[in-house]
Amino acid sequence: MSLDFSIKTLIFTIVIGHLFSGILGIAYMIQHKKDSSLFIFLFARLFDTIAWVFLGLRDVINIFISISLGNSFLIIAQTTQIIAFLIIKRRCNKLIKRVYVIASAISIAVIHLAIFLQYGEGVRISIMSIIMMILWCFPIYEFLMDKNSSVLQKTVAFIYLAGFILLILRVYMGISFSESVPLMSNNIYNVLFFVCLYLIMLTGNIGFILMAKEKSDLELTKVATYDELTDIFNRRAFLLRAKENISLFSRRKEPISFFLIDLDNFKKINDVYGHFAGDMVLKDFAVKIKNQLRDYDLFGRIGGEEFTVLLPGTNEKEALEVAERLRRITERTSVNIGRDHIIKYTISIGIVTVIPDEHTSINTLYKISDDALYAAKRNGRNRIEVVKS
Ligand code: GH3
Ligand code: MG
Ligand code: MG
Repeated sequence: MSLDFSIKTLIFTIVIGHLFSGILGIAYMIQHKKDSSLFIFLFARLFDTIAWVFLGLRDVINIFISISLGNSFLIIAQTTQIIAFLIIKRRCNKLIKRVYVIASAISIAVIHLAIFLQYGEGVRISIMSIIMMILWCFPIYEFLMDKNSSVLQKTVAFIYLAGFILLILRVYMGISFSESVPLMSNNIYNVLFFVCLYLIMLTGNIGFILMAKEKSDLELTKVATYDELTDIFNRRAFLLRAKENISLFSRRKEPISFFLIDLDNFKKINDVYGHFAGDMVLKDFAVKIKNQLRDYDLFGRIGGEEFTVLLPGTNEKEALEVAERLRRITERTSVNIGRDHIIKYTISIGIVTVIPDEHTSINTLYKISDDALYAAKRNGRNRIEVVKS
């Protein structure tokens, strides 16, 4: 078998692989324009295609044009791909983009200097490999070291790390074999390098698409779970988790306490200061209360200015203490809405404590605590009423 044929076939496969990834991606983008990271990744793949077309056509077109444009597009493709990776990781900002644009320009200048100084192909390949390693070390480090990285993100980073190690070998090859291992050489290491490059391209494509899907799934879950204004559980998420807790504590035969909290005279705050100021009060309230609760307590916004708290494993006495603390903290709070306007507000709370059984439902707890809340309002507001069992 002629290895020379293999190298050309491999490069052709890489070109076609990049091209088809690009085409499939564009077909997807026609209907999903929002996903900017995928859009940038596709451009990277198209730049890769152009780069390998130029590098692969060195026998057909002028060798200088082949090397110059091939390497330049390769650098641009890598930088573009890195930006897409960093956007997925939410680690891309204006400064990082600028640094990568400058790094690309310097890299292109360096490789052209090597061409101009007529360095051998082996040295040029080594220089390109070092450039790739420098460009890739930041995203690989970010993906591997960030403790919030998903398993998928870490796996993709490991695959790119394998590519990184491959580049180290490539530098060694370029320097030690010098003229004997040009790009199209039939050397077995060269063939292996291109096979690995092809595999990294393939897994990189699948990995990136899965990462984009993972990110959009996470965003959808967040939208479905949290209240947009206050960033605490929305009604649906709160009720779902409350039901789980009720069934858990009915098995344990331990108490749970449920609070229904309503801001007092909130309509007046809206009327006097405006809806925007009202929103600021709601946000302030959510932050203050969240800070007072334990990690496993549930806190949700059930309606406009109505909030719910579920304290698992908390008896009536403890619940009353917590509620009193929340009431006092709110009473002492002032919200600065700008231009030295300060809003003070209070809350009323209806509390119910039960040791749940199989008949206990969150709807019943809600209903009876609403009666207590109504009593608190009737009795003058800024107060707590407990449902007597
Ligand atoms: P009470 O002490 O009896 O609870 O009086 P209140 O004025 O707080 O009660 P009411 O239920 O009459 O008013 C609630 C107000 O909350 C009415 C509504 O405009 C306002 N509201 C509901 N959702 C929001 C919101 O998301 N933002 C703002 N700014 N206001 C909201
Ligand atoms: Mg109210
Ligand atoms: Mg209300």
